[in-house]
Amino acid sequence: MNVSATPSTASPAEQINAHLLHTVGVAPDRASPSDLMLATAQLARAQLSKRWVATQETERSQKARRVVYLSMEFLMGRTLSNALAALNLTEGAAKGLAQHAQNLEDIASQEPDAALGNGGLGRLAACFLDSMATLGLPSFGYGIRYEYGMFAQEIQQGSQMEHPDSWLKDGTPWEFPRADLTYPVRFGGWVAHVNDKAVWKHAGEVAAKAYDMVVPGHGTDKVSTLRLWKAVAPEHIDLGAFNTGDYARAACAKNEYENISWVLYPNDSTPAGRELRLKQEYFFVAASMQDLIKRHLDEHPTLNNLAEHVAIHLNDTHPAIGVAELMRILCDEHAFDWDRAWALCGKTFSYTNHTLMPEALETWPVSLLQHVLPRHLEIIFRINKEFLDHAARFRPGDQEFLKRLSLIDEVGERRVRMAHLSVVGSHQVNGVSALHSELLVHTIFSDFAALWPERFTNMTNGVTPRRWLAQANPGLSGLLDDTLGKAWRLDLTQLKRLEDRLDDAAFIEKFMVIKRANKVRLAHYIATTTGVQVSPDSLFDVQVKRIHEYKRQLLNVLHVVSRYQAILANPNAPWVPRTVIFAGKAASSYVAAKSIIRLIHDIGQTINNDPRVGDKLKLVFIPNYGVSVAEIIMPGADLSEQISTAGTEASGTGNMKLALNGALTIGTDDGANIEIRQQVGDENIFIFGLKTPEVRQLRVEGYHPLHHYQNNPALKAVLDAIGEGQFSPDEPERYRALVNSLVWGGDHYMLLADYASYVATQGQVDALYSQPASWSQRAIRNVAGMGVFSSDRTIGEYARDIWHIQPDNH
Ligand code: 26W
Repeated sequence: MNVSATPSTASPAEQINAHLLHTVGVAPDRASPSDLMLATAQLARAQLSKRWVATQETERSQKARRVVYLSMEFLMGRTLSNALAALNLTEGAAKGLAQHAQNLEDIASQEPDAALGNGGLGRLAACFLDSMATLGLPSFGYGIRYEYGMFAQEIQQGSQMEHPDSWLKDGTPWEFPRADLTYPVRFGGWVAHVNDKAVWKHAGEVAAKAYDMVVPGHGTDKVSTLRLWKAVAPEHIDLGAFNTGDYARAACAKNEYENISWVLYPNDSTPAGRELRLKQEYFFVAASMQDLIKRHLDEHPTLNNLAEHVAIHLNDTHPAIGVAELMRILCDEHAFDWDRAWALCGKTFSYTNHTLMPEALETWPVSLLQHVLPRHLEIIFRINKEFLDHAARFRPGDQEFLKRLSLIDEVGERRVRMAHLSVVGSHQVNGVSALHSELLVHTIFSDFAALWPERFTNMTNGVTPRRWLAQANPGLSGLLDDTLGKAWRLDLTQLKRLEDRLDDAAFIEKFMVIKRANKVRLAHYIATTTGVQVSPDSLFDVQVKRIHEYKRQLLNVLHVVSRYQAILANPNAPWVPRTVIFAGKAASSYVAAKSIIRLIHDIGQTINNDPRVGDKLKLVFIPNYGVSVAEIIMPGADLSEQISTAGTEASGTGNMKLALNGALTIGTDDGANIEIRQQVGDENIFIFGLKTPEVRQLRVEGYHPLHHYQNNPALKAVLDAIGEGQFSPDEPERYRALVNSLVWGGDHYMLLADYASYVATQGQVDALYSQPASWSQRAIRNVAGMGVFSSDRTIGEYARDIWHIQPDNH
């Protein structure tokens, strides 16, 4: 097709004004900040649209092998600044906005975050799309266009309140509705078997409508596509009711269907186990599979070569039903025999596990699958039978082995183990850090690893340097540009060359000035969002992530209280001033996590208002943590808290973002902290606490938290103060249960065992921080070591070792 170019000789400033007039519908001299945001977005959108068309055209004509990344979550954050940077329009747009007496940062902040994810897994998917586009990898991300994303967190009297996140209420300039791309998705009913052929007599059907977001590559004209599905009632559904005038019933029926894509489940790591969640999973998988198959058949006469042209990746088990769905499509709709279909399936799928936590592993009751997806359940049973026959030949007579491997957990209510389905259906299974991948094959997947050792591999996570350095930290980026040139954006290993500057006093000084400016900005943000004034000269000690017991925010709190008590006991000691900063959401039903948030607030109230303390210690909780809040926090951090119990945090990615922005890590030997230590050197990171084998051994021997309580007077004083209500005098018993869960309740995550080591290490942190030049030198050493944690490296490895797709750049 010959598309005539629309020459945009107009300057960005003129284009913004034109969009104000023609698209937004407002007189340029009367434009509000949000009008200006929309007009600036249109400027970028027009270019993105062109790039999308060109990229699709090339990929179609080359019949490119593509990766399809299936994920229930994409935590994209804002789009404007990233899009302008990718299009080299940042300067032009800033000039245009200056004519309206506005700066780009303020205008960009008008855009709501696309918070279509919970935490690490969803943000990783967003970083991966950025890298896939940047590497020119033919790729589609598929997910759900949730009407409501991650809830907005408000703090009322210290407690978390959840508000719906209606990010689409004013529309979004970034989506491209694809009216022509609508697929039916079926549910329920029963299966007829006629002449050896299965026919699914479904009971209900909903339509999936495609909405695209264009993901720009940096340093390339290539883009990637994020295709999100919205559930819409099939057109015929409500006609009957409307005709009889029963509008209420019609609306109700419509909602029954459309609620599938209404809301993101805000549970991080604990399955919701609800029918609607299962329907969400199948809904987006079924639509995505139809779409990728349609695209394949547009380019090829048959599905026989599907595995040569598409690599389907399962981002955790949430899309695992896709394995059964592809088998259903091939066998029931395209007359494949079982073995040929299964061979194709096995060449097509790969799977990433993101957690070892037993309670996070998804299982679905057989009875629920029977009700919602009867044909898929039959297919899963058949997959299981053939798989167990195979496994039985490997270890004849070992029934226990087979029970452990089975896709069905037969204990109690029968349930389908989605992780087992994912492993059996994939040719590669990976963890997200070296330690995590190692633990996978020794713990939850050890039986599978005995069968198929070559199936298991590691892909250490990464983050995109465009958003997490270039965009979030313009100060440091400028210094890097002056020092290294601009190439680090696309080749983060360039940062290594900072090691030449470790003894360059002038460079260190510039680095310190930038960090201070970022801290001033963060201090302002803290003041506006919490009302607490904090000093940018204090050490900014940051723990930002979902609130979860295994991440041990409570251990951090114990340290804060012990420091508070020590300051009161010895007010004239040379305390290194500290501001302890928390942010993160708790799942709405997670009682302990919510209690931790409230405890942080109660302690903060006491400490921040105690005149004896002053700047020596402040404790703040920044509300509503998300991508855009993180972009303000990361550059202003001095110390990064990565203190999960060893062996529990799969990788972490916040740890990478913080170190990349020049924070030193205090952390356990867990997840990617270990690889960060290897990159930056032992002297430049504060590692404390039990190691994974020690945690395991202690569990086996019997762990006695009471022993630590009784034998460490400082720890006892801290726990007593919290437990007796010193920070909650209006309700002295408020934290009794929380404290008891540590002292008497087994302290599952071993906070008390690590407490002494943690507090002692915090002392080393103080000592180093009181030598600002040494501290900064080590911070620079951290930045220099972060090259390998670019998601470009990660995606390059996936492309080479799992997807077998040649990126066209690099
Ligand atoms: C079905 C319920 C549910 C929901 C989310 C189970 C599990 C999850 C995720 C696996 C939780 C998650 O986000 N895991 C995080 O993934 C990051 C990216 O790989 C890692 O860096 C984090 O360590 C891991 O906790």
